Amino acid sequence: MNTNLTRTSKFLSLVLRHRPEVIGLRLDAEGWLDINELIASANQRGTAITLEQLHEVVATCEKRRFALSDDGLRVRANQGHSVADVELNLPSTQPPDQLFHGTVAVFLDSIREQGLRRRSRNHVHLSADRETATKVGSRRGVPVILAVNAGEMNDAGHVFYRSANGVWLTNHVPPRFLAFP
Ligand code: HQG
Repeated sequence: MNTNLTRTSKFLSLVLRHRPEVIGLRLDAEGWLDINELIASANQRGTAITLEQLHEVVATCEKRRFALSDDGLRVRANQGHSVADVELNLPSTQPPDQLFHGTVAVFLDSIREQGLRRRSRNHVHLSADRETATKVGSRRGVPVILAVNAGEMNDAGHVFYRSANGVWLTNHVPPRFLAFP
């Protein structure tokens, strides 16, 4: 992605996941914003962004962070929200037996004690494979990969969702379902 598109992608993450108020807007209950309103408000408030750039980011983002509504008029983030009242209305989905979480050593004592917590986000994010979890952990330093016994969690009544871009989401992973390296 070129610099301009990366900048637009980061701006869309800010607005569609965390702080729509920076351009004076509110996400609807399922996290959508009207694309024309988004562009008009962003430009009014000093962030130059065009419809073409928005479409290019949505289409080319490797992680498919954003989705267009069926009618093409609205856009939302597929996961990663911290805005409290967004409900993506994803169907609960049976997870594979094992999922993975990439983190860093400094968090391990706390994770052993409390399990995986959502922290500032609306869900704990889990990866379907070690490679993806390694990338996630690498954002913070030398990655440490935890295996999550998702099958047992599911049997125990924990609910899982799969975002449109393949990230597994759940509310909390208690320590007994985690395997540490
Ligand atoms: C850690 C990116 C202490 C957790 C990525 C993580 C992902 C604890 C950090 C997505 C803890 C939270 C999400 C506990 C969890 N004690 N630390 N009890 N429980 N942690 O960023 O999973 O590029 O909110 O291990 O690729 O790192 O934004 O979550 O290190 O998909 O699209 O607390 O963000 O995607 O960090 O990343 P985050 P995450 P995007």
